[in-house]
Amino acid sequence: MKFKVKHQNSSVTIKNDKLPGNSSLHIDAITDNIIRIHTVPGIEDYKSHSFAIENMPETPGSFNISSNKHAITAATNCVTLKIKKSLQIDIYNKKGSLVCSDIEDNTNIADNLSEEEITQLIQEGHIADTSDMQFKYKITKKLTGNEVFYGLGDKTGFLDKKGYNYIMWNSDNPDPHVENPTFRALYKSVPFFIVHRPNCTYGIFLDNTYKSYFDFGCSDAGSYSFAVTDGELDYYFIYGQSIKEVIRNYTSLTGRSPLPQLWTLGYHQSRWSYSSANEVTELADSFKKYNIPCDAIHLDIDYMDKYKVFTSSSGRFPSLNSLSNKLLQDGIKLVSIIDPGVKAEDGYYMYDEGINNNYFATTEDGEIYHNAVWPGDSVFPAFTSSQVRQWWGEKTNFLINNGIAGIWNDMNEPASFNGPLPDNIIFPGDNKNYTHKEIHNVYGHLMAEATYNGLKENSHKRPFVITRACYSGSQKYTTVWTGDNQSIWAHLKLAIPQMLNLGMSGLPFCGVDIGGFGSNTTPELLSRWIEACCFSPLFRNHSAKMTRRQEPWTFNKSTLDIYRKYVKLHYKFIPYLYDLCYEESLTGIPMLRPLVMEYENDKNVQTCNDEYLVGNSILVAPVTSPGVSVRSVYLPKGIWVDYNSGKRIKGGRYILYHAPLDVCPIFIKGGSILPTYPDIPNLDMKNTRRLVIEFYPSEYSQDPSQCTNNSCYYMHYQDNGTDFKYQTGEYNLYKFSFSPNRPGGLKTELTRNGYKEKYKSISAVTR
Ligand code: MIG
Repeated sequence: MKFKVKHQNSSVTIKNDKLPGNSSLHIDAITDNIIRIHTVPGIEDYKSHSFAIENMPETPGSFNISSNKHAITAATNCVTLKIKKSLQIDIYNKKGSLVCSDIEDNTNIADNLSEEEITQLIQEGHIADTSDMQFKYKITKKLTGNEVFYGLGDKTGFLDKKGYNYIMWNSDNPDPHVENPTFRALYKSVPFFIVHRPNCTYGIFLDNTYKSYFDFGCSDAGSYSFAVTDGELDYYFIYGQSIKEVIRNYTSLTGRSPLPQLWTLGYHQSRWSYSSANEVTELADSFKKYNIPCDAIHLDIDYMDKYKVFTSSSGRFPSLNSLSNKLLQDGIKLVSIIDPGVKAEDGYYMYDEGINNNYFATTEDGEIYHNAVWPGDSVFPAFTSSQVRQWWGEKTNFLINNGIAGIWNDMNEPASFNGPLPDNIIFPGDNKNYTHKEIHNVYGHLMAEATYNGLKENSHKRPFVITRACYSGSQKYTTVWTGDNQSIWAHLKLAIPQMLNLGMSGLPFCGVDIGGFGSNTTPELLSRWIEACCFSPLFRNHSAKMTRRQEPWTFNKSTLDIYRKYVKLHYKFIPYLYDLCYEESLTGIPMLRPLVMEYENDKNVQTCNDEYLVGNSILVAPVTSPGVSVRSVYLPKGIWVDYNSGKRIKGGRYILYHAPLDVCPIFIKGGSILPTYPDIPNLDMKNTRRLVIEFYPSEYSQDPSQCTNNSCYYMHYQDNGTDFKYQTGEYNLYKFSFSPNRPGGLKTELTRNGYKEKYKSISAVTR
């Protein structure tokens, strides 16, 4: 076997005859913890391009290299790679234990599918034919049996992905999203996962935008694999001492969610569709009337003129601008939907401009490619081109000038009504023409990027973008929702692992349609849904046309009361959620965390699907089954304060908790300090000037000086919640602590003083 090796300080290049064509395998120490393993075709001046990674970490790692007859050894300060002549790689940690190990495997992905499944997948539009199921590169790694798998974005199923296989191919599948083994792809492609076993954690990021396949011990219990169908093999082995560190390292590559505007953390009401200015005004009045806080109302596709993007219907919304101004007086913002498909209609400015400038995707013969979406016959902007993104971004001015405060990107898989877009459709890019096959999975990402930059340049505020389809790294530009769930209990249960896995995949600002989108919700289901999602970053009730209305007052008084209670609870803790956004923007660590992220070595929590943590202080264990008013709750080691009763409970065990319909089991970690707002109607900045600091000592006593756990402190972040001035220092950091020798107990220090509008009052309660 031919085997040629070159190496420099931070990279090893290998050629052998196993690689197709004249390709070589490159192994780079991106940092001492992050190793990139990628093939480079033997093409002159070949430059790889990543849609996910915009900047590599500044200080590369370095290799210490040695070799013998059988293998090359490349060691950084954190990991040691043994690269065999067969190109299989074993990776060890500093203690010398094997972390991950390649095994020989020549099976093909399609081998595991039955004829019937293949036919079904073709019918459903998931695959064009079986040829795209032939892998070009496949990596198979050994399983010890103790692993759990997290991540992969918004895939269905549970927290632990072991035993399942998945496909990355952004799909708008109208069937109920269940963990059915044939349900492998959803709207998003986030080819990043975390492998965790006792005392060992790492992540893999497969940066390839073609259709790819993941099999986590599904077809073979002794191994897991990932494979690409085209393009280059390009993956990152990401090591970390903990799950958090792996996420921190992954987001150091692909980026982090920037600080949002404060109001975006409030409650959002949506429906497909609120279809007149009157209806929207009445809706806003109802929130006041029923005393439910609300920050945003969403306009679905019917606000447009014939579903034409960047227009509004003069019949239904004669003046969007005066509507948004009117709502603003009550502190409510409008968010509107946009779809990528541009109606093919002469005289419509978006179509004409796009045609004149060659902004739309074409067939191989250079004809504009047509398909049908909501506007009927439509064409598709080539977001692959920076010029097209710039153009699209400028068009957000139409919405901004109408007072729209945020933009919701839908249908950007891209979805299409007349069959899927063929693989060979051309999307012109800056330096090359991309095929649909190559950029399908990043179409939504690029649309979100265009929307974000447009909003940023034109509004000068922190852009609020929501997207349905995306790729790794989209967190820099957009928040996400999980698309068309249904009003079924299975989807309420799914919401928790789905949001947790999105957070572990670098997409912390996420949410599901509360109450369920498709089919009819019930009072009980809606009540449990608002409870289960009461700390959801994207906190939106949305429902489909033709389904039962889902606004909280359309049921009965007790449903309304429960709904109000949990929306108010959400608002109470928004200062804490905002602090978690701040932390996330610096570290990538998500707000909503599976218990395993904070208690890694506790075996009881590795596959916990029905509880989650908010930061590290709040544990939520919602009821997600009908007719149930008692559930078991696992509390990790430590003292937990029952939020509903104030009782102190010793953790490290399961408890049975009585949770009638109006009760969501919530526990605060003993010793926590949490910033809260008093009762407020919305996040209009004038409502955010008073802060109440809650202290939850492990042992309750009216007098904080009597508390044993009183040495803790909490850092709180404050800024204007709106624009980018925080980047030039206009923010405050408060350090709150409870000191035994102080009346009332609270000690406040301003450790950073850059934002003038301080709180008017900061009070303290011991709970
Ligand atoms: O084909 O705009 O997921 O939230 O209400 C349906 C109408 C298109 C799908 C989105 C949903 C939205 C709906 N859209």
